[in-house]
Amino acid sequence: MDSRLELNKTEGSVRPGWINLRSDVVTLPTPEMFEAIQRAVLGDDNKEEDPTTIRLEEMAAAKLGKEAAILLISGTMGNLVGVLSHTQRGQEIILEEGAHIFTSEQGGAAAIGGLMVTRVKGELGFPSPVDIEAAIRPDDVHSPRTGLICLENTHNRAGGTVLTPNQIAEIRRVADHHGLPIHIDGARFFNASVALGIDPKELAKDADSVTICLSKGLSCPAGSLLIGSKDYVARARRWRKLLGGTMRQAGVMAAPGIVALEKMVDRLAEDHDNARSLADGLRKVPGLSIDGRTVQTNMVRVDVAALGATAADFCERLLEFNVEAAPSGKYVIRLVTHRHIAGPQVEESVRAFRKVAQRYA
Ligand code: TLP
Repeated sequence: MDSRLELNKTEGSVRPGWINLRSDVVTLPTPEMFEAIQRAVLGDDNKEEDPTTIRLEEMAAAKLGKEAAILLISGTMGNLVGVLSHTQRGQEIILEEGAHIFTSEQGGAAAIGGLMVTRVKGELGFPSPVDIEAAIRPDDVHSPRTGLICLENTHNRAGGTVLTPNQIAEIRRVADHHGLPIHIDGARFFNASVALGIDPKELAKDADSVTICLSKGLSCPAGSLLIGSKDYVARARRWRKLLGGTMRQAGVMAAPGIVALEKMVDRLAEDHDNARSLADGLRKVPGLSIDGRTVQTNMVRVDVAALGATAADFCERLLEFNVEAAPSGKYVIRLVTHRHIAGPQVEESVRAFRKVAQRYA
């Protein structure tokens, strides 16, 4: 077997010794996932004849207590198809100000869907129901119609923060009052349910649709699922086709997804523990500051401004110590824990941060 593939399968990294905290998207498939890909029974998913994909979609729908699900190549496509399947051109959608759909998906809702976007300030990723209600357009000939409210759980920019079922229920009350659907960008939805210690169904119950990602902490090579009612998913199937996202033997992607849903969800708690240890270690390094309220799942946001450093420069210097991290704004570094980060990597990272911080002193 190709030695690189062998390394992928055994070490979980193509660069041994390298500590990659840039994102949980860097996780590699588990050996069981590779085996599942090889064993997968395949068919043409364009005609809904791929048994492995059908099984994954049914599992995902059941896990969130919804009627149906559809497999998409990425979270970005999941959100785009998700938003388009709720709305009409010329409508407006409401998002929290730092929502990934707004900041990091190339404005697909506007570019492809002809949708306007209005943003509402959030507190740890939670937009207040009062502000959401104020953003809903009156029925007036001058205004676009509001078509959708989007939430994000966990909330990436806010630091992987969790929305609770109660918070979502508050938004649901406003949505119902105005007859609006709710879409949740749940790229890290299971991080939220695991952090809260609740059934994902409980967390999804007040959403009309949820996008979940298989390719982040769950370690799949690719794939997201958009989950909702049967009619909604039927509309999503048309949008996915229009966007060129319909696959053929999609089971090669679905097979590791099944392993992910069965085996990889509960272990996310380890990533959360490691993020807490990382935050505890980094807090002791002079010059670094961390808002403890945001350390709720697998992310740590470290502010380096007090050192007179920029996040980009600090990250560049970390590379010398085999630690990769990503700037998120001018002075904040985002660190994400995942399956390839355990106690030793946490300790090594804290040491690297300490050494780099000392250089600015
Ligand atoms: N987030 C990625 C990228 O922004 C690089 C990351 O490293 O955090 N919703 C949320 C909340 C996300 O965090 C992401 C990816 C997506 C959607 C999009 O998923 P993909 O990358 O599969 O298109």
